Amino acid sequence: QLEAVIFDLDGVITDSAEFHYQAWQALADELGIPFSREKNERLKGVSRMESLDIVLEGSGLQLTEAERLRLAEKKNDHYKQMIGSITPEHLLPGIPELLDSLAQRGIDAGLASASLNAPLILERLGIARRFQAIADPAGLRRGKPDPEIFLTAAELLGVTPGNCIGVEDASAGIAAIKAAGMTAVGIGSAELLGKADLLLSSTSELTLERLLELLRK
Ligand code: G16
Ligand code: MG
Repeated sequence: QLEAVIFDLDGVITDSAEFHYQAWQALADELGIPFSREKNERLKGVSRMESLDIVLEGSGLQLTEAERLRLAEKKNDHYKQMIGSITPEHLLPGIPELLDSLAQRGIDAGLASASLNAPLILERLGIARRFQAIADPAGLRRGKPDPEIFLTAAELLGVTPGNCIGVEDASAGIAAIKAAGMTAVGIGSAELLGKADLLLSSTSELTLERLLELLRK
């Protein structure tokens, strides 16, 4: 019995990774250190401070905690400026339709994103009111692949994890969903997301019918 669908944000609801990439690239350029799209792949689903560590990897820069915080803040200021241009057109295909179907059926929608900017992005996308719960990553001890963020969303919704489906585009996210005792839907390649219970190549294939069928099995 499907009670709730818990979504990751970046790569599932919208492609914020491109904005993250541009903001990190600008910071790396300013610091005179190399950065690439390849390295950016490693930042998906990873918290801001952990992302900074990956960006600084191999740079030889020795920074104090205060300096690291200042750099993360600088990147975030730039990122926030860019996400100000997000509109409902930036929703990934199939997502508005799926949110409509969930609302019609009375099935909850939850958010399990590592992004502290998630509420702002949902507002910009025009879907903030579609979510009955948003797990606040600031209050969590451990990031994905730990199940904490998915379990927090389920708890906020008051639903049983076994009756939830989690949707993710990152392998650490799929691991987090499985560890939470939920059913995992992966958006992407089998190479990366082989552990998902259902693998789809695009969010356009993410329909309520498919999700209901998945929990009926
Ligand atoms: C997203 C992105 C990550 C980003 C993280 C934190 O996670 O995939 O690249 O570092 O949020 O974002 P912020 O700096 O806005 O707090 P998710 O979990 O939505 O895929
Ligand atoms: Mg993601």
